[in-house]
Amino acid sequence: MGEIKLKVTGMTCAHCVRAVTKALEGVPGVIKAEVSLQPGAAVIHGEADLQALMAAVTNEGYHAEVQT
Ligand SMILES: [Cu+2]
Repeated sequence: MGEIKLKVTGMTCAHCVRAVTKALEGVPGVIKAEVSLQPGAAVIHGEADLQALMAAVTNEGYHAEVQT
């Protein structure tokens, strides 16, 4: 199982965290997404398309970039 890390900016509260988590877990191939507010980050477990993950975050109104 793979693990993808994203930096997520724009989240301000627990509601944002839930919205991003739900969006990421809705992407095909994602088994579980762990999103944290401080620092803004997401760890995605599964095998999912990176562009689809980033688009899911963007569609919720937040910004995602690959965390190396
Ligand atoms: Cu919020």
